Amino acid sequence: MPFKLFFFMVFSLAAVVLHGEVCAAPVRITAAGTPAGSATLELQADELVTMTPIPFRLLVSDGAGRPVTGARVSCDMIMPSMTMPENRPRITERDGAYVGEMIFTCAMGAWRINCLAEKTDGSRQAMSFDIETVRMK
Ligand SMILES: [Cu+2]
Repeated sequence: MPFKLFFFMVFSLAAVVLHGEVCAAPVRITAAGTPAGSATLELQADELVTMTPIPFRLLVSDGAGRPVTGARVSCDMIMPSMTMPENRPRITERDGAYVGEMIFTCAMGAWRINCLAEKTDGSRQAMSFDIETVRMK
């Protein structure tokens, strides 16, 4: 094996190990067009890639900053630049958050995740999350 190649492989391995330690935090996206802090989407992945179930936590709070619990929450994953097949993750409530798995089926543009919380008092809260890029797996 050429020395250069060996060095490259060792360096790559070290980079992967270091990356895992430094970047283990989830991808956090704040809802666009709503009061600051009213909703946050956490995607448990170092990097968003296609065709991979990515666990998520959706945290919703009301105008006073209190967590919204007991709501019926649905999300619709769309791409603004093209028509895509319906993509709605199954969502359950756990530990004060709405959780499930998202699968991005396309890497040819931005995604938008439109979510709706139907609260126990009958009111509705719409949230929208923008994702610029998803890498092809
Ligand atoms: Cu697409």
